[in-house]
Amino acid sequence: MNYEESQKILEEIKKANKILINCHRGPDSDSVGSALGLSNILETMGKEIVVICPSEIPNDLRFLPGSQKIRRIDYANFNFKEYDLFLAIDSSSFSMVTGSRESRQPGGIDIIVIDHHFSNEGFGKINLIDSKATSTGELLFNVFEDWNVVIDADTANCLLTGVIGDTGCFMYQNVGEDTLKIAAKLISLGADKDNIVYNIYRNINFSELKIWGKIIENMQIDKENRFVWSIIPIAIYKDFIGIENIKEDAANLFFPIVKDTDFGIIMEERENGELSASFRSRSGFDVSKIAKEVGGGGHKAAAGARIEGLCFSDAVEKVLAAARKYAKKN
Ligand SMILES: [Mn+2]
Repeated sequence: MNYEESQKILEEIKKANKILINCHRGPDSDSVGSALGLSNILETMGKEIVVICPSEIPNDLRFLPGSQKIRRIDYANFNFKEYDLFLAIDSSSFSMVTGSRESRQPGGIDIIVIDHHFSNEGFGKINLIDSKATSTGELLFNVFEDWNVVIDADTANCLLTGVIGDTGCFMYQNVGEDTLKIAAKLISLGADKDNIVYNIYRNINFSELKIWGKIIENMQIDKENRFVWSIIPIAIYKDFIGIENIKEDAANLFFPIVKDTDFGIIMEERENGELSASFRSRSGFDVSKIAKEVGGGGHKAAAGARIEGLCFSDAVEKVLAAARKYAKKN
């Protein structure tokens, strides 16, 4: 048994017929892969599953079997009463589930939280939170072992997509023996590692590449505080509305690789003056401390935050001040 919560969760699932599984706002490989993997397993148990998301599913994740059945919904107008159970996965808070500041949970339906963010608020009736797991994909593999269910090739592909996405293709420092063993088992169950890497990492639009060029051009270094940062102004942001996760992709690729730094920050200006920031660690430095300081959250290696209610330049200064507060001085 990997988790004591596994059986309790299974009991709740057995009692339910119609079950909701979510993909969080701005869904990434782990969110979509985990939701579809869990959906597959529960469908083989005879459950009626609906996977819901407040955002569009990125095109580069459309290769995953079952991705076409994910329903984009507006949480404010969704009728939860038609369902028996809500499995909130890979989401540290209910506002990450809904994609809005509105964090009131729907009445009349039990929520079970399955997640690996250590900042998880534990907003469910049952909360299975394992912050040692690299990804919800890895965590679900352990849960499926506890449930003693057969993992088919489609499910193995979905889970490995989550693991690969949330480990930066096994590069992040949280990857060790356990994760690699699970990845090996998923491959032996039929997951196609090369196809996943091809779809996630070798599938970049030429126009996206050009925008990365601008982001790199705007990159600045704070030598004393050992970090790099870059801003995507609204004028550029408008150019790439419709290209999903461009900020996160750039953050993963370019912000943890700069010599003589500990971390990088990318800050995007949104329509309403909102700032959306992504933090990436290079050296093992815990960037979630900075994200938390400005109202966000995440992992040691990768974190994020949104700031509303300030003008963009003030919001940028707020993030930089938080970064300098925690930075290791040169
Ligand atoms: Mn995740």
